[in-house]
Amino acid sequence: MTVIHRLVSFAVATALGAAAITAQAHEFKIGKIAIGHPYARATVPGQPAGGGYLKLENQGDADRLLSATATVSSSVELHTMSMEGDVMRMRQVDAIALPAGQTVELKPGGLHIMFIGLKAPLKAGDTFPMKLKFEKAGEVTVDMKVEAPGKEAHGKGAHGKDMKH
Ligand SMILES: [Cu+2]
Repeated sequence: MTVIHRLVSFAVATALGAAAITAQAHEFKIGKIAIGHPYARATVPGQPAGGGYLKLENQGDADRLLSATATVSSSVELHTMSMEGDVMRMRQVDAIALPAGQTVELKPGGLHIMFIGLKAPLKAGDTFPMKLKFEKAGEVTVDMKVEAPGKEAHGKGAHGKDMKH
């Protein structure tokens, strides 16, 4: 084996190793904020909006998530979801507070990111970039993984016409 050959093998092995770790952990970091498993729910053709979820672990001082942007839809909003009587309601929020040393989870049925005016259905297995802007930590682009819908509240009907935004 020549020296070059060995170098190439090493580079390939390193690249594969790094890719494997990234794929498994699927976590991003900006400053003291770790962004865990960012994903979006797959949507069906004609569905006007989709939800995005992730975990924000703030290991530093208090911060706020100000916005999320992506090109898959005409707008992207930060939403909260709560029960008002028997009705699940979603409301846009200006920002999501990230208290010092705490983890805030955006998940179906609670805080979430909403892709409004989807240009095309979100297909399970696809990924797309999404930029997150934090008040203090700054901006970071994460890969959103599109996953097949589960049985959570945010799936079927959650963003249908009867949903009050
Ligand atoms: Cu929503």
